[in-house]
Amino acid sequence: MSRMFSFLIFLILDCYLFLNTTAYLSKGCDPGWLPYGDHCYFMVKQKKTWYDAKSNCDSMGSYLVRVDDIEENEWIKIQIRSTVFSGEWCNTWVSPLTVRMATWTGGVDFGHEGKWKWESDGKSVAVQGFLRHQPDNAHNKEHCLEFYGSGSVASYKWNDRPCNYKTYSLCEKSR
Ligand SMILES: [Ca+2]
Ligand SMILES: [Ca+2]
Repeated sequence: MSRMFSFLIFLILDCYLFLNTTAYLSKGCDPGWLPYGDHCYFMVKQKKTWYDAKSNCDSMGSYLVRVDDIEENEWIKIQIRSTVFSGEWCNTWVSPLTVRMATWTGGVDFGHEGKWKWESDGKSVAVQGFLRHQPDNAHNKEHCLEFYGSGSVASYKWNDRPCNYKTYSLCEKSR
């Protein structure tokens, strides 16, 4: 079996498994929302600034995702990678392994540089999930927190990014 053929089978299986487990996983939350612990999560696949992403979560009775502990952080990374393997990229010849994906969280340090807080409750960010050499507050303009990575689950880590950058987002609410 050629390498390329094995790779395509892998992609098709991964896409298929994701699409067939999503409906089951929605149990206990509204349709399209994924349960974890006492909360439900919704991946917004439209690209929005951090401010618009926050308003969008607000309008659904939720808030931009707040990472309370390292277990939740790991779970979120798996969901982000699953999103890359679902939908548009499953129907193209673009390898999902090369898709770089940024996803807004509710973490911000505007107002007090370097003091990261969750916008939903104002609590300090207690988990450490940053990429190496981040946060770097590049050009003094990076005050919003995203997950950023590609390919493996392990690659998805935090980065600070200008809040007016448009990308995907993850909303969270209580069950
Ligand atoms: Ca900053
Ligand atoms: Ca940065």
